[in-house]
Amino acid sequence: MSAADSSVAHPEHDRSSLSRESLKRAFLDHLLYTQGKSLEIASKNDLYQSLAHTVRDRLVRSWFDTSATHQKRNARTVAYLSAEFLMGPYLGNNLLSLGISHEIRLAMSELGLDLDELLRQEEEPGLGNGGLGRLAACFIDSLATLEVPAIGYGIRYEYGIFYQTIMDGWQVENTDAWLRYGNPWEIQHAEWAVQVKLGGHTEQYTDDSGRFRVRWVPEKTVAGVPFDSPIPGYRVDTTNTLRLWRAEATEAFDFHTFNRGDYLGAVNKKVTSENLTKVLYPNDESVQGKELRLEQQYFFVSCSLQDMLRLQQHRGQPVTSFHKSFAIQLNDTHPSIGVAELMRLLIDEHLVPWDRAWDITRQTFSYTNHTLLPEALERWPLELFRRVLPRHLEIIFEINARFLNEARIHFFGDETRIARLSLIDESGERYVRMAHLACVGSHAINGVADLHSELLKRDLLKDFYAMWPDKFTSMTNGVTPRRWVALSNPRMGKLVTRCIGDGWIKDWSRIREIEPYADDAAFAAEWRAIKRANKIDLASLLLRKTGIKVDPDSMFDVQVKRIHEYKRQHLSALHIAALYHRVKSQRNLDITPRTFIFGGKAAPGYMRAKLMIKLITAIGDVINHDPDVRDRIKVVFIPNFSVTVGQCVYPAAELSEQISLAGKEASGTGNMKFAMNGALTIGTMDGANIEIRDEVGEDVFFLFGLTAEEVYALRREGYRPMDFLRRDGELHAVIELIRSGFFSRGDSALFAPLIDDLLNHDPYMLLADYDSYAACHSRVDQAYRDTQAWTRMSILNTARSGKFSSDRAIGEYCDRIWKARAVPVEKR
Ligand code: 6GP
Repeated sequence: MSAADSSVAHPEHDRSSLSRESLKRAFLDHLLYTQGKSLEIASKNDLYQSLAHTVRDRLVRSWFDTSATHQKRNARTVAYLSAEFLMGPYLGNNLLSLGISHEIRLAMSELGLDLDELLRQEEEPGLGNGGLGRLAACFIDSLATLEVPAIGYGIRYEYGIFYQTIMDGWQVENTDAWLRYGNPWEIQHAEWAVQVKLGGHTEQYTDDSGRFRVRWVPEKTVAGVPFDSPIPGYRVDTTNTLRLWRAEATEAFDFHTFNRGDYLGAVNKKVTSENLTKVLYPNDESVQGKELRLEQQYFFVSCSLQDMLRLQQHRGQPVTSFHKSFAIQLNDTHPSIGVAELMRLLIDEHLVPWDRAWDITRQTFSYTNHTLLPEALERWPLELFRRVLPRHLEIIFEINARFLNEARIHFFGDETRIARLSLIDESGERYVRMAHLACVGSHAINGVADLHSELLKRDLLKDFYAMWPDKFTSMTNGVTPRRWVALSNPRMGKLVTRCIGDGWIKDWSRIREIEPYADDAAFAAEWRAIKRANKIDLASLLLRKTGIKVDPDSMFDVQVKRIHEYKRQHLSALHIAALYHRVKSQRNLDITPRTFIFGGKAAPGYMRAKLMIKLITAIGDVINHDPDVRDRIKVVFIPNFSVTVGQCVYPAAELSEQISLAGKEASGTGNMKFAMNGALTIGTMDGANIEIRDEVGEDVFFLFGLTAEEVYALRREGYRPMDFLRRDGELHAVIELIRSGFFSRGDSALFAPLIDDLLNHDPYMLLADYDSYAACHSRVDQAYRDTQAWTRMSILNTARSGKFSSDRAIGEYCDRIWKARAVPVEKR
């Protein structure tokens, strides 16, 4: 029985449909009528599908009641617009929300089936790259649990993030055909399909009342079909919707072409339309400026806005009160074309005057920035933009003209600032700056941790801050304790529930109540035993996935996140190589045995990141096979890090590596998942690490490295990495070892690009932070030896992580930005 099941299931659910007998019957019915199989011949997938359908059926009623209530109450609805939703597997989470994991487990076992095996069957929908997509998933979970009317709008990619395998130490990408066996959670609603225009040109005309208007004559039209999945709140009657759009040809055949006898040409047109939602761009925090990407963004945003306008009409509300019905959050700039699209829909299609439309638009949108990295700033070449969205470009020009007039008055005489603020970058080839469109069209702008929000104001968006200081605010990220503790770490959940009750699942701030247990020897012993059991689980996963055997009694030191130079996985690699160097030079060196675990994907075109993976695996290969090491160090790279893998990793971790260069990581959310699960952090003063340290206390946090201020100062002075490399130092020896080809079978050229870059440029200042990092690791090594003290820190760390729930974050967004509130669902 999982922790979450320890209380009685929600009393208001229809008890009889949740009884074991009825669950069994429904399951067997689905097996027969949906899958067309009997128990004897069913495949594992048949069994999973039948179970998923059984569970989905039990969500439909509350799903239905939820939308009826929201319509009746005309409740202000949060529309979370995101090009990515990294949901993770649904089944376990939905069982948890319904409170029926225990009954289902028994029902399955009475049929001779193992629930865990069925859970493992689910193909996770990898419709996101990492941070921002997973945040969106946590946020819609919290919105539902807090009973706030909300819709998540996004793209139903046919292929999500690639499946990563490691071959000869290198990342290899494979397609992710997650829909291969169908998706039992979604319902297609063809009746709510909308049409989206693309390309073509605009025409001016005069309407019947003599008013000057613009008409968009598109080159093509694509249909957007919504696929809805239920998002149940935890033990509440609210079940919100995740609505993802798929592109389809407006007509199966282009009859014009078809009649000319060009059958294949006609089919080809259909295929082209459907390409729009084929694949997720696998880049994290960098953009390529591809036409298809702009089309994807516009497609899902237009579908979603048209859908909201339909709902508005359905609720019997005028378009002019759109902003009262919907609060739209832009998850980074990917959906920011929405500002121009809402303007177009209001002025061209609903004939609302410009000023009124602009007022509505600005009151509707708010914008979250997720990164300071310049390579992530979306800008579209003007000509490309005009080709795809000719009408929107006109609207953007008009928005810009009006905005710059206002800015000129504000910044009297400061034309360089005006050029910086413009929605159009005219410094060379002309570009449309999407972040500027988002800033101008929103009433609120936020960063995702306090430091990040400060740096936005000081740096990236400083001109906008100077103009509109009140628009800026900070919303520290959070993660859902349902998935990341209750579901991932049921052992810990059960212990916590036994001590303080299960209120923590809905209100993570109550985890504070375990703080007094930090000094309770029996509790501490159990805490340790749980961590060990979780480590054994992870060890067997590692063995299965990599063939590497690790010792569950060694310290599990983990870094899982996208592979990126700014996140500095190679800093960790240098340190591991240094430890190895130490062990080789002093055979009997007494060090805390450690297992270094890495995971994460590199963007397929990001060669440097791929080389970082190769460096880690290459170092691991040597160390793992060197008998002198005597298993004191192991290095494992888990392939295909995903939500599913994460659920196994966070609960087993003891040390969480959060080692980005200060000022680069906007927030981080993995850092929070680790902290909640009792892993101590070794980290820099970056992103939300700072707030984690503030909460848990400085003696429960392993801090190293330059602060953001020091980074700026050093850069101003002129950073010379070589100044930090003492000729006789350990780091020097390690760099020479790598450079010599020791870890690459004598190939001294392999890692040269990485090493040369470190020595000559080192934009992420690894050399500046190395000594401090290594020294900090020695402190970790010492601290781990005192098992009791370590356990105490681990408990305190979890107990003080209350702030990092996405429920807290969503509560703040609702109060300060969306002005949205809970609307309890009325049951029919
Ligand atoms: C990420 C940030 O890198 C990470 O620090 C943050 O925690 C996360 O967003 C959620 O806010 N950024 C992205 O994933 C991204 O693609 C454009 O930014």
